[in-house]
This record gives sequence, structure tokens and C-alpha cells, in this order.
Amino acid sequence: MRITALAGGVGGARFLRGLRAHLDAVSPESELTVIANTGDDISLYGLRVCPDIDTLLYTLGGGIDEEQGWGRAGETRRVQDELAAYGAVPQWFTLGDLDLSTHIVRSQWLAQGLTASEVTGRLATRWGLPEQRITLLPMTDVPVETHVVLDAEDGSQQAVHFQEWWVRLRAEVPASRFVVAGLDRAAAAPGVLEALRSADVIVLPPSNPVVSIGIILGVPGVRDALRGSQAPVVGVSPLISGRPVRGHADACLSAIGVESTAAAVAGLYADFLDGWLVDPADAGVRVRGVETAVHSEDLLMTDVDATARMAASLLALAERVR
Ligand code: GDP
Ligand code: FO1
Ligand code: CA
Repeated sequence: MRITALAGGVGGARFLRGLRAHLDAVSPESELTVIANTGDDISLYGLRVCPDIDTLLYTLGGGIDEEQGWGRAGETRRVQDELAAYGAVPQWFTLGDLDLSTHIVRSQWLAQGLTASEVTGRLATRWGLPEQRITLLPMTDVPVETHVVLDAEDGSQQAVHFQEWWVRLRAEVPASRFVVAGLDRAAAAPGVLEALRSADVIVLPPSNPVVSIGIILGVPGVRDALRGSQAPVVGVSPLISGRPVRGHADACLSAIGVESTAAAVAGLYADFLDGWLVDPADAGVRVRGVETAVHSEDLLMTDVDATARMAASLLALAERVR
């Protein structure tokens, strides 16, 4: 079986680790292709940082800081403390010492002329993804960065990088809209559209619907490939009882004028979604044209086993709607 998934960082990575564990138990030969959001990417201190790709690499490769959800386990921050002593900015974004090696080698390979896809392939090899039959693809090789438009009191507007809004401002300043310059002209990375066309099942993990999945859907050809897909497209709700499990998806949904409910998120995908897995607390959810299934336990990725059961439930739903 060939499964293709779209993914952001923590929600996507944790779900895919559970999905891989489930597949290893029931269908070890199956291939998993992950199309990652790169709109979160940012250049800091001259280095290219790709948070969602790195979260996927570290989580699937066994190097993640489990508690934090991003960054490396056993991390130190000697370099950043030294950068702070030099007055280097920004200081609101923490780059640990181990994590920095990823950004250094990525930046070196990009400077040598490798594409983002090629660099991601090399990093994935270091983290053992090919042995797990996981292919990790950036959504595009073109650098595109999500920006957040903020309204000032005097009526003027200002755009800040997504990371500045998310991390420094903790998404507490209301966003007016999200802008990704160049996204509408950014070609999908090699293999992305093929992975959607050749999939037996297409999966949407419980990733942020606006700044993770929503950005990937903006890459030319991706949404059309999902709409035209013969394979079932099934997803897991990132919201339970109207609240994100972690992060600020509610602030993102409010910016695009969408309610923070499991049903409203499915509504964003209604043109291609076949099945939607929700928490027991959202059992009443109905979405026109989408088969809703209620998971038999809380829709929480508390550990790999619970997440594997969630993945099993999602694949069973895919078979029902096929
Ligand atoms: P990010 O890039 O690190 O923000 O990660 P993603 O975009 O992949 O996923 C973020 C989303 O994951 C958030 O909206 C969370 O609500 C959702 N999420 C995180 N943990 C869980 C969980 O245990 N269960 C469910 N259903 N959603 C979760
Ligand atoms: N999130 C934070 O809240 N604060 C940080 O200082 C921070 C640093 C960081 C460094 C590398 C990385 O891969 C991720 C990092 N994140 C940090 C998480 C990340 O920026 C966001 O949670 C996502 O981009 C939002 O989707
Ligand atoms: Ca992200």
C-alpha cells in the first residue's frame, strides 16, 4: 500500500510516527510519503531553518525532545548564549547546539547548489527514514515564507514573519490575514504531485489547517491533485471540543473567518475530503459530503500506541469510504 500524507510539524510528526508503527504491525511493506509544509522556514544568523521538516526528521528518526515536541532531545544552548553575548538577534527564537548542526549542514548544501528536496533527502538518510520506508518531501523547492498581516491602531498594516507572530507574539496579536509571497508561482517539489496521484490512501494528520495544511494546499497543483484523486482522502481533526490540542490554530482560523470546530475544519477540505475522524466529544459533527467517524477513545496522541490506534481507525475509515 502507498500512503501519502500532508504534514506540518508536531501534530503531523506525532501522527505519522503512530501511523508508521501501525503499518509496521499490519503492512510492513507499505510506503509512506510525507509532503511537508515549508512556509514556517526562516533564515537566522545566515542559516536556513525549516522547523516543520526538522520536527518530522527528529520525531520519525528518534531524536525529538518529546516534551517540547520540537528540537532535539538532550539539547544545550551554548552557541545561542554566546550569540546573545555578542548582541546577535533575534533572541526570541531558540536554536539549540545539536539543532544548529542541522541548519549549518543544510545551509552549506544549499549554498553548494543542492535543492531543498535533495538536502531533505540527505537529512532523512541521516535520520533513518528510508529504512522505515518513509520518503520526506518539502512541498516546494522554492523558498516561500508565511507572513502574518497585523492591523495597527492607526489603521495601517504591518507584515511580520510567521515565526515572529507565533513565537515572539505567541499569536496573541490578532492576525488580519496570512500572506505567502510567491506561493502561487512555486512549483511543487519533484515527486509531490506524483505521490498524490499514485497514492492508495491520502492522509491529513491533525496538523494546523491554516498555516500547515492550508499552506501546502496553496502550492499549485496540490489541491487539484486531491480533488481529482481516485484514492480516499481522510483526515484527523486537530480540534477537540472547539479547541486545538496545542498551539494557536484557533487564532489562525479566526484570522480566516472560520469557526474553531472540528466541523468547520473539515469544511475547509470539503472539496476533496472523503472521511474525517473526530474525538468522542465531537460525536455530533456532520459535514456535507464527508463521512465522519468517531474514534473509540480520546483523539489524543499521548503515546505511540494510542497514536497507532488512531491511525488504524483512520485507515479503517478510508476503507469504508473507498
Ligand atoms: P506545528 O507545525 O508544530 O504547529 O504542527 P502541525 O501543524 O503538524 O500540528 C499542529 C496541530 O496539531 C494543532 O492544531 C494541534 O491541535 C494538533 N494536535 C497536537 N496534538 C494533538 C493530539 O494529540 N490530538 C489531536 N487531535 N490534535 C493534536
Ligand atoms: N517554538 C517556540 O515557541 N520557541 C522557539 O524558540 C522555537 C525554536 C525552534 C527552533 C527550531 C525548530 O525546528 C522549531 C522551533 N520552534 C520554536 C517551534 C516552531 O517554530 C513552531 O512551533 C512551529 O513553526 C509552528 O508551527
Ligand atoms: Ca508548523
